[in-house]
Amino acid sequence: MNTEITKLLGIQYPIIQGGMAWVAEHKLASAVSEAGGFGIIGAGGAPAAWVEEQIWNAKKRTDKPFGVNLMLMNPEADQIAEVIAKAKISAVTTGAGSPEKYMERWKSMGVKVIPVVASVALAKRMERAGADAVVAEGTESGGHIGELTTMALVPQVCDAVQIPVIAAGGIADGRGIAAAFMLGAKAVQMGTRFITTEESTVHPNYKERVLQAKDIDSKVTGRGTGHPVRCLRNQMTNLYLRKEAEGASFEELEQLTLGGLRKAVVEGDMQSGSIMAGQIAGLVHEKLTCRELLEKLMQQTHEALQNVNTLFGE
Ligand code: TUI
Repeated sequence: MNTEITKLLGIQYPIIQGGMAWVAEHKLASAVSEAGGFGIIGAGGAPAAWVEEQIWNAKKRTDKPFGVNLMLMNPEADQIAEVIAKAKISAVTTGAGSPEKYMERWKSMGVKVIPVVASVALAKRMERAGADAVVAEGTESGGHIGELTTMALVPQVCDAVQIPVIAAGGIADGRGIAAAFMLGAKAVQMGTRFITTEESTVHPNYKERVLQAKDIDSKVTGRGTGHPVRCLRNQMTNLYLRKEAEGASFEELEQLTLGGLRKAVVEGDMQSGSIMAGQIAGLVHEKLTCRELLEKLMQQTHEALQNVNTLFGE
């Protein structure tokens, strides 16, 4: 398949693996890239030295292009931005903020810049600042989220910018990928679907929880504090939402989620951990290798598009 994004990134399939904090480490990212997609190492809240080590490890496993996600609230964001530039990473995605201050440096080193946006206004600002593409991420996503749904956000962003748009949020099979193309996207980014792959190193309890998830199993904490985060429901989300409704302080609420993602991903703590995942978790029922998954997704996309053509008698 050939789209503006497969050309921009030099990849076979228009499928990007989300830069999930703690989850998207070098084994997953290199497996996705080796299989023809675009793997991403997620810096999350990790130190710059960890990111550097992950990049070298990924380079040992694949000579195909891969990316790094810089979560802009990371206290070492400046140092990580420099690690990305020096390593001449193929493309950087960013989340939870605006990467404007790093863009000139990245571009001077040949690093393609793909900010994740949750609004038309930020997409336009990123295009003006020189972004090569944007990921338009709907509120169906796991983790830190915006307000708009993928269905509403993606076509509005596509109409507002000239650069190619990558759709994210609520996509986990070929029907979703076909739908994203219909909305004007040139590729998709998926996170939740990659959590359960064979190469994903997350705790088995986390994988099992995603595999067992139902459609209504995700909850959003932090709407009131301005940091909405989507997780699968558990003791932590129940307690958080109860305390939030009772008007608990920001500090008290923060305590409930502090280190929660590490607890879930590394320790497999499914009660007090933050099990970040998207609304589409209910659609994920199988563990496949990244290669099997990408091939299946492309086959399903082809079938979904053919089914639409059949409706029109073509
Ligand atoms: O960044 C994400 N998703 C994330 S980051 C993350 S790490 C974390 N860990 C614990 C607690 C909280 C976060 C987990 N999930 N997605 C990309 C994304 N970016 N979604 C929405 C945005 C966004 C929102 C507001 C980007 C920019 C923005 O405003 C920027 C501005 O300056 O106006």
